[in-house]
Amino acid sequence: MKLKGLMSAMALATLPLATSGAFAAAPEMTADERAQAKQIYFERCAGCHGVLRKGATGKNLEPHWTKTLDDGTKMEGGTLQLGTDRLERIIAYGTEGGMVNYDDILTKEEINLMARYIQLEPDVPPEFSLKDMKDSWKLIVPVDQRPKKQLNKVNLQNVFAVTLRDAGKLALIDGDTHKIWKVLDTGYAVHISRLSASGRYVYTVGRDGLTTIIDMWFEEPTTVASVRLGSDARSVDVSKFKGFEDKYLIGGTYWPPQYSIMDGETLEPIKIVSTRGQTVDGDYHPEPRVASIVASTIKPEWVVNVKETGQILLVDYSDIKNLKSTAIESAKFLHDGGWDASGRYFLVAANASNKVAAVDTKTGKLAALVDTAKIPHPGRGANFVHPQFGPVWSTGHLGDAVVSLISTPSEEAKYAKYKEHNWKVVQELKMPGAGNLFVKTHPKSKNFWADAPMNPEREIAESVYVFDMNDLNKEPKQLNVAKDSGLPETTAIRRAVQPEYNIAGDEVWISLWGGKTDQSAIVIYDDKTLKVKRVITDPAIVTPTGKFNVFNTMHDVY
Ligand code: DHE
Repeated sequence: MKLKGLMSAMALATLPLATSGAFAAAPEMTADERAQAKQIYFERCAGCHGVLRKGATGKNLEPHWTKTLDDGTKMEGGTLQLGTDRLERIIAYGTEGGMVNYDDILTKEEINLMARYIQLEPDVPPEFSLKDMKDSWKLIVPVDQRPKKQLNKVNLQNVFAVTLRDAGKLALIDGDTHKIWKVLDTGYAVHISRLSASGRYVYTVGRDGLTTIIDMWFEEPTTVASVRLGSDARSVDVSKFKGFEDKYLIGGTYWPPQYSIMDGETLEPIKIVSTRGQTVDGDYHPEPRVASIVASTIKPEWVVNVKETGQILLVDYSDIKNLKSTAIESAKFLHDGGWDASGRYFLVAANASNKVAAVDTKTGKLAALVDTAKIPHPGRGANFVHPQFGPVWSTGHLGDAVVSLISTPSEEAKYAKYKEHNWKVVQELKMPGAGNLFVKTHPKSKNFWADAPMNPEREIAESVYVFDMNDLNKEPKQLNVAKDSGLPETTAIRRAVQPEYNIAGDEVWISLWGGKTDQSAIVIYDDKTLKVKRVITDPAIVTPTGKFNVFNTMHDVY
């Protein structure tokens, strides 16, 4: 058997046997090519396929199946291995299974590079200890040197924190005037911004693990501390329980698979806890990544969702030295989610299992595991009172052209009659195609907004869809955000992504997410008339994606 490249005999012993043919050598790569591919893999691929390439939302990409047999024959069990040509086609054009096309993001040379790279053994990044974290910690402005009161006149509760993904920056935009207030440096491709319980601090977390805290009480927003959580991160939240408001910050990392607890005002590192362990099926997993994290207001707890194991952890922060955590078994591949209207249940998508798990944070138990259409992706979801079925929480889907409405329990007597529907999908709203990422509504609105940025059709990906909640059987109204922006057409698709309401609930902001060198925009619609109210374009608005209205984020209004 020919055995060149990096595959060790030990690794090979665990692989299925080829029925005929032999393993081809892994493609040759220079050190420079490998370094470039490693960077692209981190920026574009690791989120779905994992650093160790064991697969989650994306398929397993370990060499035993990416590396071709030299005569193209099949593995035992009939699995066809891939090889450079096939991998290039998959990377360029995507698949029906949900892999997006990269032909408008990567060059032909980069696609070839990646097709070869993923046939090599994965590069394993180093671990990240509490000492590493402490070494990275920068206290830029100590607490006693920060303002004692708000020094500017901006209506902080209506500020929007906007991710400028590929620029590695965050824009704070005044929601009253629609003017860019300040653009700040952050980690690479900030994933989410979260707010302190006081509404004064914005916390950001970059994909590269860099976390920052921005103080909005200065005349101009100022970054007052930063710390690195690891090399790949997605989530942060503060402690919100009475008496613990903003005392702690928790951050979750994809690599290393762990969560870290810090001081809420200074980001001084306090503790790291690994999430490596068994999946709900009983298998050991070396890379169980931390996906969404939310803070309970009814107990001193965070809900920490561990993707690959399907364990939902309730982490009790009332005694950090003697940390207690409850592990709730749900389903594998936990991702994003949001609270129901009562704030008691947290609903999280187990996306590659096509399920939504609901945790009862009052009893500390799993309330339900709801089967949904393919690959639910709620963002934080959206809550409203359905005319026939009472309170519902909703999620869109990456893999199906529907929005699922799930009935949620309520202690209010007027909703008791809907109990029989609880934890069932009571309606599926028809979308024009799959590829939805975010849904949103507001207690003061009668509209329900859904995007479809991951749909391969330009017309669909560049639009958002608005359902009338008084008549959910009506087709949604299509708003073509790219056209409405008034910007000239570009070769790359400009994805219309993440509807976010202002504090009054009468405006909806949509990001028009273009290529790094194209002019992008934020298009603001009047929620009543569905007409464009304002287009924010500026050379600083580079690849805008997530937008977080201060008030709505603080109070989980969605
Ligand atoms: Fe996200 C939320 C992970 C790709 C924009 N995204 C989340 C959360 C997780 C996550 C775990 C929940 C955080 C929380 O609530 O604590 N996202 C991932 C990925 O692993 C994935 C699939 C691939 C990756 O490499 O990161 C991914 N996400 C994207 C994007 O490509 C998006 C569209 C653009 C971008 O900025 O990168 C994107 N994700 C968002 C946004 C939220 C989010 C805007 C927060 C939604 C909210 O309303 O809270």
